Amino acid sequence: MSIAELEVMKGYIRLCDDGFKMGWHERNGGNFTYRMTANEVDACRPFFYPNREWTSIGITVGNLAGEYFISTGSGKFMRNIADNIDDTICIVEINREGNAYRIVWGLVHGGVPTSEFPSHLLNHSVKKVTTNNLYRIIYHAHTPNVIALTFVLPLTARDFSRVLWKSMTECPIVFPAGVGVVPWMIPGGTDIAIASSELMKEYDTIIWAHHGIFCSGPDFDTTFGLMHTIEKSAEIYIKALSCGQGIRQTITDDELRQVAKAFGVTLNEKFL
Ligand code: 2HA
Ligand code: ZN
Repeated sequence: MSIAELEVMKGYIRLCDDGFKMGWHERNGGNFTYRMTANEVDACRPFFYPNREWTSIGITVGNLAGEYFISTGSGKFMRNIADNIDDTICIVEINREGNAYRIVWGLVHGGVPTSEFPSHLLNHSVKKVTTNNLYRIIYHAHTPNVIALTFVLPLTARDFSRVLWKSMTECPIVFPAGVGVVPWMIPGGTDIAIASSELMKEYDTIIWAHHGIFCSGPDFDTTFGLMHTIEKSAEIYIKALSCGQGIRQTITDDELRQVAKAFGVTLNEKFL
């Protein structure tokens, strides 16, 4: 059996491939980390390399000490993952202090985990606490319609949450907390990582202005579905505006409340 045949790897690869086919991952755009369960680590362990060197992360994520993550490789293309997993992704182990990592499998021709590794780890650290160990995924994509909206809407959580909730009826059920927004910042650094992880305390989705989206969730389907729903809602809003007449009618705040009540979710009232 190859590592690619393990269920966790099949799920990971499928998300990468689906994201590419959606048009969200030009070139090396986007990245994806998955916090593995103990059983998944055990299943992968026969493939692990012995005694690799530790590399400093640059930040400390104490509550992720000893965790294992599957990560896309920095500079690798999502398009190539399904056909070439051991050259494009890796499994990394976090040390006991939570301040260094080592690659235990993958990136056979060399390389390092995603350039957004600090953002991913800080977001995982927050979500592990706030969801009581439930959330395992941080997924970043360059979604064109949401990126386009960051050129025309005010860069606030309120403006984006309201537009995205109102552009497709089931959106408030899928992301009742709304979405957070980070202004334009330099990618890959700790400043954007800290700004994002602060917002991850409140939201499962963070929009990076003129760049893309970070989504978090418990499993592959839910997280991909969240990304897909938000991007589709943005696309509908843009299509509606592109008709050139403006928005004639939309879902009212009271109707948002009615949907939330009917489906038993609690909307973030501060946006209504
Ligand atoms: O992996 O998307 O934000 C390339 C990027 C960095
Ligand atoms: Zn990016």
